[in-house]
Amino acid sequence: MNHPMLLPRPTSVRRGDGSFLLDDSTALVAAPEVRPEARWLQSALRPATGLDLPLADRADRAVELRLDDGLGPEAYRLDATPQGVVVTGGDRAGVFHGCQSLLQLLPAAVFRRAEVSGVPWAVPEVAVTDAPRFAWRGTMLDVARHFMPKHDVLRFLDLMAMHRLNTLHLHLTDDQGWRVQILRYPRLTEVGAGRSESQRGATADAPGDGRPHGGFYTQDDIREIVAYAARRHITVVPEIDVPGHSQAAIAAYPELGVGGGPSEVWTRWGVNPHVLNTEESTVAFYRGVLDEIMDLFPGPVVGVGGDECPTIEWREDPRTQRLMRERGLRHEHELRSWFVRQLGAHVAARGRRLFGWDELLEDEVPPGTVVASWRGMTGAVTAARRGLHVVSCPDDQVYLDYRQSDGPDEPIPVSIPITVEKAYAFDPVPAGLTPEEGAHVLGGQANIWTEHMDSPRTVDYFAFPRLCAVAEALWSTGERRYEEFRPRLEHHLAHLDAYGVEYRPVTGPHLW
Ligand code: TNX
Repeated sequence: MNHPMLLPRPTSVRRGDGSFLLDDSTALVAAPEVRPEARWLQSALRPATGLDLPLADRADRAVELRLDDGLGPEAYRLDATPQGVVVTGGDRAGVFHGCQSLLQLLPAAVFRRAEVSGVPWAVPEVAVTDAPRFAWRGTMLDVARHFMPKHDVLRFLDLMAMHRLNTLHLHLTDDQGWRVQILRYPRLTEVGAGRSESQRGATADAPGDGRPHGGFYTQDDIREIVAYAARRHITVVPEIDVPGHSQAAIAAYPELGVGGGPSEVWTRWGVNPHVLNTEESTVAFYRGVLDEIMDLFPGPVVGVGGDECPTIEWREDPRTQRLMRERGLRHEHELRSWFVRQLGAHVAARGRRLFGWDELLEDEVPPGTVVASWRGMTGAVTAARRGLHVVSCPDDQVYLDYRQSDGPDEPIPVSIPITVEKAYAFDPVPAGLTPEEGAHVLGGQANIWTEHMDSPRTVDYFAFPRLCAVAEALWSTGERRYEEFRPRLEHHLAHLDAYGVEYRPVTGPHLW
C-alpha cells in the first residue's frame, strides 16, 4: 500500500516510508477532555488485536489524543511516525474521526470481533489533515415500515461512525407502524406498533407484503440509542410524521382521524388517503407526543414530516371545512401548514428547530425550519432562496431503497437505478445558487425507506456500498472523480467484510 486508502478521502495525506507497530508496549495518552474517545479507541482495538492499551499520562510508545482549538469543528490531524501516533482534533468529534482514520490505516482484520493472530498491527507513517465539508452528514432509517431491532440500530450507528456520518434521522412513525413508546398514550404502541397479515384491498399501486409485523423501542431503548450515538458523535433526529402517514396512530386512537378513521394499522405500501383531523384536541395530543420525544432526543432538530398529505378527507368533511373557515384558511394545503405551524411553535418554545420534508415549502413555514429536499433538488433551491436551512436528499440520487442497477437480476427492483457512481456524484449544493444562498445547505443524507427491507441483512445490501459513496460526497472537499474513488472503495470493502456487512458486490456475481 503506497497510498493510504482512507474513505472518505481526507483533505491531504503525506506518506512516509516507515510505520508504527501497535504492541503490548503501546499506551494510550489522552487529555482529560478526550478520555471518552480514548476509551472508545481502546475498546475498538481490543477484540481483533487482543491488545488492551493502557491509559497513561505519558509513555515512550503511545497513541496520543489531543485537542487543538486552532482546528475547526470536527477537523483533525493524524500524525503517525515510527515513534508513535498523535491524533489532534479541533474538538472531541475531530479526535473521534481521527481515531476512525487510525483504524482504517491498520490491517482490515482490525474490524473483526475476535482475536486475529499473526497480524502485525502496523500503522503506516502518514501525516493526514482532514475536515468535513458539511455539518449534516446523515442517513435516514425508516424503522416504521419494517422495524429495526435496537441491536441492529446500534450496529448501524457503528457503521455510520466508520464513515464519519454524524446524523441519524429516525423515521419513527408511518401508516404501517408506530415505533416509539409514548408513556401518556400507551395504545400508540399497544395497537399502533403491529400490523396483521391482512392483504385486503391490496392493488398494483398499493401492494403489501402480506406478513404480520411489529416492534417498537421502549423509552429506555431510545435513551440507549441516543447515548450510544452521542458517544460516536452522532446526533439522532426523531421524526413523528404528520398529518399524513398517520394511520397507525389513528388505528390506536380513532378520535385522531377524520370521521372515525380507519381501525387498522395499514398493511399496504403507498400513499394513504387517511390523515389526522386538525381539532385542537389533536394538536394537543401531538404536543404531548412531542414533549416526550423532546425529553428523549436532546438534539436541536425535531422532525414532523409533513410529506405526502392527501386532502380528500378534509375536503369532504363538513366539520373540517368549518374549522378552516374559523381559522381563515381557504385551501386544504393551508390547513396542513397550519397544523405543522402549531407543532412548530411548540417545538420552538423548547428551543428546538422544526425539521420536515419539502412539501412544507408549498406554504408559509416557521422561521428556523430545516427542510429536507427529497423531490429532487427543487426544494433545496426554494428553501435556500427563502433563507431556510436545507438538508439535501434528492430521491434520484440518494434514495437507497431504489434499485442498484438496471440489470435483470435486481433482487428488489424498486424505482429507477441508482448506481454507486451516481450516488458518488451527489452534490448537496444545487447548481445556480449564489454562495450566500448555498451556505444555507447544512448538508445531506441518504434515505433508507424499508417497505422492501424486512431484515437488517437486506438493509446492508441496499445501503452498502452506496452509503460509502454518499459519505464521501458529504465529507470530502475538492474535486471528486469516480475512477479515483473506486480503488479506495475496493480497499474499504475489505473493512466491511471483516466487520460483517453484506453489501452488494461491486464486481462479480450477485448472489441474491
Ligand atoms: C416517498 S420521501 C416517501 C416515503 C416512501 C418513499 C419510497 C418521502 C418524504 N415519502 O413515504 O417510503 O417515497 O421510496
